[in-house]
Amino acid sequence: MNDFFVSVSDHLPRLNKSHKVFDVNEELPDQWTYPKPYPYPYPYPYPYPYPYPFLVNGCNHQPGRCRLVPGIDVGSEDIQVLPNGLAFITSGLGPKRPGKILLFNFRKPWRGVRALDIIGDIDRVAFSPHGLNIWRDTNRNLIYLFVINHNGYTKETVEKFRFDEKTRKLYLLRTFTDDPTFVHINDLAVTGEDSFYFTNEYKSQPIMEFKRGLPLGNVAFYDGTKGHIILTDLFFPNGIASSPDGKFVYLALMGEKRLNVYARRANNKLKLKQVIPLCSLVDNIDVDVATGDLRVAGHGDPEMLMKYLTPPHTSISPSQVFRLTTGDGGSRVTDVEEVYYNDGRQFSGSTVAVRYRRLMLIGSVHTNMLLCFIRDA
Ligand SMILES: [Ca+2]
Repeated sequence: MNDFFVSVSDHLPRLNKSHKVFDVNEELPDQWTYPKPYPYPYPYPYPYPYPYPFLVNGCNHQPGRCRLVPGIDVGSEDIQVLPNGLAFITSGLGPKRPGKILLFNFRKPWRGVRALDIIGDIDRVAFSPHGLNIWRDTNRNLIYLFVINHNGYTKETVEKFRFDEKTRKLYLLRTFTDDPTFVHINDLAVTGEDSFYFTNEYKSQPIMEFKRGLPLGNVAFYDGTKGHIILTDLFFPNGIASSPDGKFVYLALMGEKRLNVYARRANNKLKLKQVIPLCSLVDNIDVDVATGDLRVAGHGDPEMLMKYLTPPHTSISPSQVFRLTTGDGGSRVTDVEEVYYNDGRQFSGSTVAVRYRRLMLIGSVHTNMLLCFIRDA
């Protein structure tokens, strides 16, 4: 029972791990600079004067030098990376923005991002991509991308694409739609060719439900034909992910500021194994397929998050990233470390963090995307 709770609030001094405060204007080493100089301090307007009278925030820390990736100004809500370093990004969440799926190559970060062409019958103007997950068929060497689509906030669907690595195009294969369990989907964890777990974040009125603390969210499983509600009465469930072997499921409960670990049963029901409190409104979860470790991004302040989420998205909001070390085949979390915190002046609205070798990308709900060099990887 002792290890049921691992709290990030409990921490001990770590030898050889100092959180050096970097000047956010400091440049990355030459090999990481971009062809075009990127504007600093910040590429979007901020409320001035800043509400707190400080220049250096003692809470801020980062794993190494960081800078914003050019070419993104309408968000990077979810990111997932292939073993070859190609990362997919959903950008343009919101009812009035045509969304896109972007590609970033961790091996050539100076190239920034490019939008992927989508081939197939899809309304590109109403496309509102949110959570995404990759499913790899290693036998046939095929890569599938499953993407939540709000369709201009008129209808919830899940789009299944095949990614052609040669042409760098996405081919729409199937649209999962018209299922009563599709309410307001935030994220999904693919478990097979046509099956996935997904989170319904809220029921109908997000601001009212959040302010009143109403647990009207749920987790469901789509079996290829229809959805089944698996977990109910959840307060803003957000990110969901599977362990590399698919035996465990991780769920970020944003409203409850915690991450739950579940064992997946043969009938796809989930059995709670562990609860990890995190001092954050936790968002998406990325599973490092090599180590099984998790990276969880979150929002540090609900009030500031609400302001940031309100168009035109010019207010700032604190960003956080945690690394959760897993043990026993991903069945439990053994350690938690906060690897990034920023009061919002460098980076706001963090939703996801993905590591590839010594680099980490951090995505945001509505604004930009940050690339950090990991000094102590
Ligand atoms: Ca999310």
